[in-house]
Amino acid sequence: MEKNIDWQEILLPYNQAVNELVTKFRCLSEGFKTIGGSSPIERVEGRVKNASSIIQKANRKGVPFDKIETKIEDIAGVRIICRFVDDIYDVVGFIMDRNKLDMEIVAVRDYISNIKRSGYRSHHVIIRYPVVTALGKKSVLCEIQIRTMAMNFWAIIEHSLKYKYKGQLPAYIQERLKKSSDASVLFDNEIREIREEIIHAESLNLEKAAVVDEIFKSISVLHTSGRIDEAASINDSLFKLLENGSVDRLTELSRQAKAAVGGN
Ligand code: 0O2
Repeated sequence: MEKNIDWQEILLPYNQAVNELVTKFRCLSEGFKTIGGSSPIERVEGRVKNASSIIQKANRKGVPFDKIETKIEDIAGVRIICRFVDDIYDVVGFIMDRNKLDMEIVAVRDYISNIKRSGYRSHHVIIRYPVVTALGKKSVLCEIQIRTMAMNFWAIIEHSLKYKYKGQLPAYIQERLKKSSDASVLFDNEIREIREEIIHAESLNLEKAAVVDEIFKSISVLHTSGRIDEAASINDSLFKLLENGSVDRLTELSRQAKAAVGGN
């Protein structure tokens, strides 16, 4: 490898690309929540590989220094975590729809249909992403990994074990990891089966939280206008309903609380 390499300068466009992409996917997720109440994207993370990991990977793959930026596809990395396997394919669809808009799709690798020998599961989309930095225009490669929480948990554990054993995992650990990967497939499948139940429970919770918020607002108005007894009575009813009340009964209490405020 060459000496006197300014890694900060080399990595600057990668840092910018990761920051921009993380923001874009977080905004996309917020947009889904605004229009539909829920998002297929649970969490978005990003990182830029450090110089020593880049050099190690280049050495391992026999990539010469001047080819690093075209042959190492994951210097910039974005990770999108979903709750359900089906969400992964929705997110992949959204990314594909952006082809030739703000990014260019270079490759797609489905390690969910084709699980790696290690047991690794994830969906990878390699993109070329243009940035305009303080140093000028540049297009960089970025690897977007889309996976469920279960896939992510497994990958993190396996990655730390590989780090501990310097890449040479003992056979019994490899076997255990393979078994836990199989278990994570079963887990994801079970969760897929009760997906509608989970989504329904979540929307009920959101609805309940919004109604309770309204009731608290009314209690606060009654309190500040000196109607302490009325505020206390609604507060008592609210606490009883929070223990075992339905959304309908909370909504009724919210209506009564608003009426009390209106009758001020
Ligand atoms: P890091 O430290 O996470 O960045 P390879 O030659 O297999 O290393 P390649 O050709 O770049 O990798 O492509 P591939 O196989 O799609 O892997 C790219 C990235 O996917 C890896 O980057 C990992 O982040 C993740 N990955 C792939 N296979 C595995 C696996 O078996 N276990 C875990 N935990 N992660 C995996 P890096 O640079 O290897 O690692």
